[in-house]
Amino acid sequence: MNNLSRRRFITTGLAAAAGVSGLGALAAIAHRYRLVPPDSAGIYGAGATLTYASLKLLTRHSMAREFSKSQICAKPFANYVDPPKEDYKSLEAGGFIDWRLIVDGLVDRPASFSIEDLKRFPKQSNITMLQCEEGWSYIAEWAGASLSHVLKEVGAAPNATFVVYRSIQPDWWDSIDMSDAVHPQTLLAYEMNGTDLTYGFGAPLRMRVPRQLGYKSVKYINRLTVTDDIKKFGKGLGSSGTGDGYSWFAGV
Ligand SMILES: Nc1nc2c(c(=O)[nH]1)N[C@H]1C(S)=C(S)[C@@H](COP(=O)(O)O)O[C@H]1N2
Ligand SMILES: [Mo]
Repeated sequence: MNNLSRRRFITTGLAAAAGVSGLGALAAIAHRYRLVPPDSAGIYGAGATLTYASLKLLTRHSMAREFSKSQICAKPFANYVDPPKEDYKSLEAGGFIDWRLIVDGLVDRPASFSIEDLKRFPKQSNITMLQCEEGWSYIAEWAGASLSHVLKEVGAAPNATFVVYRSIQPDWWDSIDMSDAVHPQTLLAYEMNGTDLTYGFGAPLRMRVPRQLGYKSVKYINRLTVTDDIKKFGKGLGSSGTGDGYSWFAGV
């Protein structure tokens, strides 16, 4: 079977299993192909598994829509964030020279990168839409290091399944699977519309995951952990927001 018909076969199988034979069969197929999201035991469990599994199979090689320069929003909307704390303010006062992105977990060479280090990596950019789950959106150009490049630099293990990312905001963390982590549009962004990020947009570094809703694009990123066991993090649901109604997978 070629890739596409294999995918079609599995997707059809998933849908049929959900419809006809019930959720037990769906779970069995999803497990077999490792297509179970970390929050699959929640209220939206079975539905979340079906959505994630189907979307992954159909779209894992696809790109988020890109726009032209003329479509960039003149007034992008910075969503509300809590005011910065003292530790952030002193890093900001120093021009973020002392900001570090720690990269650890299942990697050959754990590392700690300054923003200058990240700026030395090949600069990638894309003009994409940030879509909030609350209904608003804007188009902007994002630039930074690709997450896949950073994962190569540190030698991420081939058996890794997720990348966990944390923010200097203590309660904010999230994760993506490896197909999104190595996706060419997934950036560790330090620039928006040609200038360094401001506080509102996540300075000095934010995750930018254009294939998912805005809340996956966490601001003030200061640590990445590569893992093969997402259950070890937080409540084991893949992000800080999962459980409060924010589904872990938020594909757009
Ligand atoms: N650290 C942190 N990251 C965050 C948030 C936040 O409150 N704190 N809000 C998220 C949500 S819900 C959205 S929609 C986007 C908004 O991005 P924007 O401010 O660039 O519009 O950031 C996401 N990243
Ligand atoms: Mo949001």
